[in-house]
Amino acid sequence: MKNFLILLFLCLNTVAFAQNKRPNIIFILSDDHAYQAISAYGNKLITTPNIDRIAKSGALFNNAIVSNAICGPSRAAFITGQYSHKNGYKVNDGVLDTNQRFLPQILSESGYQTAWIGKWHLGSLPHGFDYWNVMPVQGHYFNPDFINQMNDTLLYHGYVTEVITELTKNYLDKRDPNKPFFLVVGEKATHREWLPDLQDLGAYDSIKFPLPATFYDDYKGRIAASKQLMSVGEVMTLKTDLKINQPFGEKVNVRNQPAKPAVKGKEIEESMMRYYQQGEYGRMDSLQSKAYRTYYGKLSKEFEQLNLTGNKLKEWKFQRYMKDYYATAKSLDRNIGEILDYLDRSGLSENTIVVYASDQGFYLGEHGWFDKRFIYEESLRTPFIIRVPQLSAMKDKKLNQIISNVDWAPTILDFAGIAKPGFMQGKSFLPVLENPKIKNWSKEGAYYHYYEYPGPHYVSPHFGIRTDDYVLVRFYKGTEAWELYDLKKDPKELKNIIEDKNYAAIKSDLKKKLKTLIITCDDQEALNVFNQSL
Ligand code: SGN
Ligand code: CA
Repeated sequence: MKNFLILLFLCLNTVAFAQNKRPNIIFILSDDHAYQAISAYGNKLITTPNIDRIAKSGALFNNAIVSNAICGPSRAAFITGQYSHKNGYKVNDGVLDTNQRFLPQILSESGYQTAWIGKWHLGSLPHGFDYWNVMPVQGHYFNPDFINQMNDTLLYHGYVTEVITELTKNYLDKRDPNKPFFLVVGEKATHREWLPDLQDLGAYDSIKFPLPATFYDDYKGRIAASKQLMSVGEVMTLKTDLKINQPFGEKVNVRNQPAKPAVKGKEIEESMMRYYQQGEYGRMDSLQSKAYRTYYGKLSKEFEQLNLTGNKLKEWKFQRYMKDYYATAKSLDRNIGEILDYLDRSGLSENTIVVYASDQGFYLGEHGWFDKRFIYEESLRTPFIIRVPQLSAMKDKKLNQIISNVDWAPTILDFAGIAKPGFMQGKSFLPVLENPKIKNWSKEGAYYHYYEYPGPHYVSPHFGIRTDDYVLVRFYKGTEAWELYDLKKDPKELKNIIEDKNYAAIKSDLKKKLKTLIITCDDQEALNVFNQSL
């Protein structure tokens, strides 16, 4: 009887959800923002009060993973609901065939207005959205260019995260209030080279960030990990990444215009030229470069006096990395607050689903690294926090079920009451939100396949399976090797137990599960490597 009542409640809940006024969906997708950097995920050194606001009134997923931990491929998996080998977008410089009918088109056809604002990074320009205004390639932190759906490139004066918020609010002001909307806010933060807003420079200078336990990892038994080029100590640069002795555009013809949108045409060409000649810093106006010169100039002097070498130098770099990374994230969190406030003020909050996620996780010194790409936890797992006003069962819940970014599109369609099309490979996790205690959700494990090699960070291609307790991975091309980790006993993934006899049965079971996943999702390349490696 009790089960019957629960079932009845769930059915009614789902029906009510689909038949009521359909919900708006706003999906805030940041770039390289690590879950470890969010207070709702347990970070005690800093606070992210606004991201936490979403978590308090929603659900936080501890095991939200991506299927390929790199920007373009992750976004392609989001839009298509497919793994990289199916949507064709395997590495960052791919081009997504946006003429195909993916998530935005399907939502549009069913009456949603769809929009993407900010970082897009899918090779071609967006297609299938009713509105878009996106930054070319990675975008810039200061005075970024945006290309809109009229193919106009406009330079917006200001700091990127603020500009994106302004564009978001303008879009929401001007949208058709009679139709539900699906809006993706693609944030540039916290991508390398971690440029904070002027008001946040030095925000964390008083904090001494603890060195991660694995900072001096020796990569024993992990060949691919030993070959990467993404270490804070050796690869991160003092000048470009950490802004030491960086001139900050002092020689360029800087602008100082308050207006936005700012300029078109010739001036854009000039600004692009400056970008290619001088990178991020060539775009700064005189106030911006002055603030940067003052802050980093002082640091540069202090650094020179310290005369650091060896581990002391590595640890100094780690501290600077953390300070810039967190300061960049501070604006991100503040601007998320702006968007939430807008939703509250305008009365939209009560029928708007809000998602906060990143395109993948990021290493904040774990294993000695920055960047992502590996199947290891810190880049595999991405923050994923969702608030659905209609669903009270999920409020303030921390969920451990594994969800993947190929599941995002099917879930969004489910919210909109639209059946998942056959080509989408993910599955809706709305049942988890409706019933957070649901058991065995991730029993078959989740699939991962990373391709980009060699540049820029020399992470060997690999595919694998992540279950609640284990991760099994096969590296190929750069390195040929199997790895297995017991996540309960070795959460930091330092001990590759692939040859450990005690795990023989587990290994064999996981290989079977991995093969099933490969076959189910039809990854021929992985199947060939898998078969040859036996
Ligand atoms: C740039 C970065 C890399 C980063 C890729 C991919 N170098 O090439 O460190 O891995 O982007 O990032 S940088 O010197 O240009 O910052 S992603 O977010 O697009 O996946
Ligand atoms: Ca990214």
